[in-house]
Amino acid sequence: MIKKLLFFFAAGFFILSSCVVIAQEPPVAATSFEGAKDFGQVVYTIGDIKKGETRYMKISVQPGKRLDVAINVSRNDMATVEAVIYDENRKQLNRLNEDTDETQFMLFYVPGNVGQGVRPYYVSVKNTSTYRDIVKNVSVNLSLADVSDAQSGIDAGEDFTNALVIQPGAYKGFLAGSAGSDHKDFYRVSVKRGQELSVKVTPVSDAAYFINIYDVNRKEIKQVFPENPGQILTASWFTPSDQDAYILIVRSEGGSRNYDFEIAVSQAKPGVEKEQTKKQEQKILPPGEEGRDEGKDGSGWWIKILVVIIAITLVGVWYMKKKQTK
Ligand SMILES: [Ca+2]
Repeated sequence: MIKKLLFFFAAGFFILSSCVVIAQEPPVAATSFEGAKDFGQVVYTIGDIKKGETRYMKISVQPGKRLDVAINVSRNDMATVEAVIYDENRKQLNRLNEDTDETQFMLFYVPGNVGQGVRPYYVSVKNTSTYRDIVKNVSVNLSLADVSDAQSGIDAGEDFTNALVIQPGAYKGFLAGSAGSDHKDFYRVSVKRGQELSVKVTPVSDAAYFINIYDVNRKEIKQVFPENPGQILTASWFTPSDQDAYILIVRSEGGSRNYDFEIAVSQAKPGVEKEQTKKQEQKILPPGEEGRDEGKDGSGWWIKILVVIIAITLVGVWYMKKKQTK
């Protein structure tokens, strides 16, 4: 009995101590891509980095998150430090190379949602000095910030297949500048025949976006461009049938920014529905086909002919009367 108790005690102690060792394993920046381990959101205390040396780190990022890399060093005039963010294929995504007369540097990257979910990213820090041997007291903080769209926790997709299903309402979205691939936000919303789908996008003053509306067959219905950065854009569509419509908000210019947007779906007033839907059907007729839609029963042409006949008759009557008075 005592032997059994001792066995369980020893086994428990071994398992517990192993867990403590794993939990306390300090994040170590590797000397190669291959050696980099994913420690999540942590601070790497690297220390001094000699001229030409590089340290590598790794972290998983889900679209809808911004990877922030904060580098701290001791002031050391003439020394330079380079930091780079890479994708999993080691393709360079964002980079800075700075003199360490400053002591804090930031760079970031915002991945777009192409349906791949969480992916690994690498971060490197290198001593690129020409005139100094050491970059001193380097530490690197890897963290993730929420930049998801419509409070969904993820990024609205970069294409139709990854469109974010959304209900009408007011939301915040996010689009990246050059430091990211989140340049398009596709949303998908259900609409009924005759309803008016309307979209309003309010960017910050130095950003410009445009809006596209597509039908369920991914046919472009509307496209609205801004005249200048900061312009509030609206687009609307009277829907001819029950379907899911796509709304696309695209970055035209500006850095990584939040934007406000509203999606509204309202029932058209009686009579307006038919009229508006007909107008839109006329608008989307192919070039050269527009005239064919005018008065499908031919009444449009008869009215014109009738007006011409009446006009000729009136002129004739006026002429005859004038002749008789002479
Ligand atoms: Ca986005």
